[in-house]
Amino acid sequence: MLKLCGFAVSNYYNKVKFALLEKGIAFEEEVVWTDKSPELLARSPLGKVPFIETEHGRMCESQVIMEYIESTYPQKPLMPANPFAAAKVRELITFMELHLELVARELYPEAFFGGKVTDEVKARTQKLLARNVKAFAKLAKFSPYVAGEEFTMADCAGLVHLPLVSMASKIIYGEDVLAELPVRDYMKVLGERPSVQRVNADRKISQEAMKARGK
Ligand SMILES: N[C@@H](CCC(=O)N[C@@H](CS)C(=O)NCC(=O)O)C(=O)O
Repeated sequence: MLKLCGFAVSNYYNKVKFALLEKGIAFEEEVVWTDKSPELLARSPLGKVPFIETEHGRMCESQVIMEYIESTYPQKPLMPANPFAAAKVRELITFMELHLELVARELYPEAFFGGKVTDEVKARTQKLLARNVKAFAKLAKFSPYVAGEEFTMADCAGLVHLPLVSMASKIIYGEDVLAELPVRDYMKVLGERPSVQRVNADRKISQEAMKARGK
């Protein structure tokens, strides 16, 4: 059986978990913390989560995992059959991950982990986020799903990344860089799915475990 390794606070872990749940694929979870241990680095070369273990071997990088899952388990497709529409879904995922989440990630040490981020990094990140959010707004549909009327893989990414970008920017700049977008309504629509309720409930449990580890 496919094993998903990582921890349920991780947005990238939850993106894959959301897809597995939506597609009704049987999977196990193994809690793996990003502790930079030799054991972890032996399983995930950059020490990042998620990674999966399959009967064929191990694999990291969440989007690669998503594509593998999609092509291995065609049931309940998360990608449109039309190649152009499918590429547009991938375009949105790339925008959310490369141009929003990865940029906002610079703020996480101070926003979420009690660390400090320099003023220079804050200023640079703010500028980049302002530019990138404007560009994302031109592509995102939110009608009601991020790529349009159909639920797609882009929603697995939207669910986990957009709230983090909002939260981090609110904490650091006192203002949500996604405020102009209908993210709240979007989250409400997604929140009706049992898969999302499970991901969110498990995240809370994992957050407590993470806190306990920090003590
Ligand atoms: N590009 C990677 C990003 C994964 C990632 O950044 N995971 C975080 C947890 S949300 C992590 O493992 N961080 C630990 C580290 O970078 O050392 C993916 O899509 O899987």
